[in-house]
Parts: sequence; C-alpha cells; structure tokens
Amino acid sequence: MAYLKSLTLAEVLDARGDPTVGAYVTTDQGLRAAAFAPSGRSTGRHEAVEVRDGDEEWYGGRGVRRHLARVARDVAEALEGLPLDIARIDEILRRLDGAGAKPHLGANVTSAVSLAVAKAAALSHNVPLYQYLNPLARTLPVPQMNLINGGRHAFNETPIQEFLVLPLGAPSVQAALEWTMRVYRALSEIVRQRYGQHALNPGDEGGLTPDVPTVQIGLDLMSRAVEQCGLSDGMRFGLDMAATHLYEPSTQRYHIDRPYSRDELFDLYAEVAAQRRVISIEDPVQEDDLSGLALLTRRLDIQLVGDDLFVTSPVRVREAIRQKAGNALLWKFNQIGTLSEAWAAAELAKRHGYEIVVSERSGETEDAAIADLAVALGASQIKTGAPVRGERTAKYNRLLEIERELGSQAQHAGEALMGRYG
Ligand code: 2PG
Ligand code: MG
Repeated sequence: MAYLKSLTLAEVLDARGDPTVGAYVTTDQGLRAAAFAPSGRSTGRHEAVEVRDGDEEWYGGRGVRRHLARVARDVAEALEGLPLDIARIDEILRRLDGAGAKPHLGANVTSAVSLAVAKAAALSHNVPLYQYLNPLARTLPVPQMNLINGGRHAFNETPIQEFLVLPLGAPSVQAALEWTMRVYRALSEIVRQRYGQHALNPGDEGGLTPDVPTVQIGLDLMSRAVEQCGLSDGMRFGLDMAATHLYEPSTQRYHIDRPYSRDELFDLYAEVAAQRRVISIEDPVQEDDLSGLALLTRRLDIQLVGDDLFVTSPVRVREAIRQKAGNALLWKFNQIGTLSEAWAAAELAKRHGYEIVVSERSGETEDAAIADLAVALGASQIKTGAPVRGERTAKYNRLLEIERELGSQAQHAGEALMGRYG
C-alpha cells in the first residue's frame, strides 16, 4: 500500500468567494491529490461544524488561515508516513478532534483531508475514485436539478429553497442533462416574460431567481416549461423545503406565504403530490421533528428526504429508521466530516430500503468528487444544482465521463425510481 508522504492545508475559495479548506496530499510514489471542502449555508444544527477564524478581517471574518495555522501541523504530523488507508486515517482524524461534531479541527479540515486521502489512494492504484471505492459500481444516479433558487440561496422573496426537476424517464445521464437544459431554457423565457430580466440572475446553485411566494406558483412555472418541451411523461418534480429555516419555534408555524401549522403543511404536500407530479420532498419538517416526518411518511407515498433531519449521521439515521421516518437520505459527507462515517450512514440507510441522494452544498468548489462518490455508493440520485455555473457543471461533466467509461455496463437508476414513485 502506498504511503502518505506529505499533507498541506491551505485556504482556497468556494463558488461564493468564501474561504474554505484545500488539502494537498503527496504519496511516496510522487503522486499528488487535492480535495476541497464544500460549504453549506442552510446548515442544520446537528451538522459537524466548519471552523473559521472569528477575528479575521478579510472576507468579513470568515477566513480559515489562522485556524489552519493552528491545526495544520498537528494533522500533518499525525498522518504523514501512514499507509493510504481511508478507514484508519479517518479514525485518526476523529480521535485527533476528539468530538463527534469536529469542533476542534473543523469538518472543513477533516472533510478535505479525508477526501484527498481517498483520491490519493485511488491514484496510487491507478483507477478512478468511484472504481477504487467500489469495483462493482455500475449505477448512474438521476440528477435532481435545482431550477428555481430561494431561501438562503438567493436574494429574492422566494421562501422555498429549491424547486427541482427529476428527469426519471431519461435513458442516460447525457439525455437527462439535455432534457433539463431544454427545460431550463424554456423556463428562463417564461420567467423573463413574467418577472423581467433580473429574475434570470442565478442563485447560489445556478437556478433562476423569480419571486415565487408559494409552492404552487413555482411548480406551475416549471410545469409550463416541461410541457412546452414535450417532456411531461419523463419528468417529475421535487422540492427542498429546508423547513428548518421556515419554522418559527415560538408559534410552531412554518412561514411561506402565510403561517402554516404542520397539519396545513401536510395538506399542501398531499395536494402537490396528488396533482402536480411532485415525487420527492426534502426536509418537509424542521430538523428536530422526526416524529412529524414519520407521520408524513405514513401518509404520503412519495420520496421523503432527510437533510438537516439526518445530517448524514449514522446515529440520526438509525433513529430515523427506528421511527420509520422518511425513506431517503440526503448524503453530504461534510455534514459529518469524514468519508468513513458518511459511508456508514449510507450503508445503514440502504440496508433499510432508503434511497441515497448524494448532494452538493450551496458553497461548492470545482472539486467534482461527489460524482464519483455517488456512483461508488450506488446512489439512485445526485443533487448538484442547475446545469449551469462551473462548480455545478463540473459534477455533471464528471458523470458524463463516468457514463462513457462504463459504456454498455452502465445502469441507470431512473427506471426503478419511476416504478416506485412515478
Ligand atoms: C441543502 C443544501 C444543498 P446548503 O439544503 O440541501 O442544496 O444547502 O449547502 O446551503 O446546506
Ligand atoms: Mg436540503
């Protein structure tokens, strides 16, 4: 097994221009791998923490250079000279931090290091990352593509964070991207006519940014675009409600166009599932309401995805399984901080029949590794933004490359999902 020869940590920028962590690894064979930690904005309270410099002036106090100056040497000394064994290195990172939420090293540091080590190990075996992690990987995920951005991801008056399309009927990643690009263009024209040019400015994940006060209006816009393209048969819709950020604890109401009680919100979900081809809802309730999620799971026969609710944590996923809450895990490895822990959460969820949706963060970088991770996990879906902006297209372009590499061996998750939820 190859060895980790050197590890360097450095401040790099994410797509919002905020600083994040880059990890650079060299091996004893002279190979080099780099990985960047992505950064969330609509983060959950149970996520592992990104550590930043509180007193740094540059970037309005959100730098990481002083933090790295404090921890980089310790991390490098602990890891240099070790074999490139992901599980062992992740275990050392966990121990070095000493707490589950990674408050000392920061999940931004541990995620970048964990991923850089995995990339270096794959390089040392001369195989792509997905194949190194899972030699039997064959399944390409369906993209969940975010065409209207709101909530914390856009400067608009749209309370719902993400309006997504799922091209379930597309026979390949290539077709899925073509279909979605056509819909994105049609939607752009509809939005331009109704809201004006400024609504075409992309939000953090590349989606359009009209002011959409209700779930129904956003879905109407997307339905019109899909119909114009003649793609209604193969396209379904999804929502990321990011309900934690709509919730007012003092009144126990969710604020969209008006305050909604949980029951009213569930009636709304039932309506859009029955009438508007919505087959997937992420974070339909606030992050601590697992029992509410369980209630909804009994009521609706659609995909219900836990993001802030599950935070890619084996502990929280186990509790969700126990309560029969939700049926899909949003998988973001920086929510827990190491690939090994995130892997364990996915395996546990899969064993209990949960779908895996590998996800970007809103503050992505050009690092495309989540495409490889999605294929390695056999995830049925990947959520990585609209089909525009380099940090989003990097992932789609990598999926296209994997699709070409797998050739006739490639399998596609869309058909099974259409059978289950379509
Ligand atoms: C989400 C994510 C990614 P953020 O809520 O699903 O879309 O947002 O990275 O800001 O947490
Ligand atoms: Mg989410």
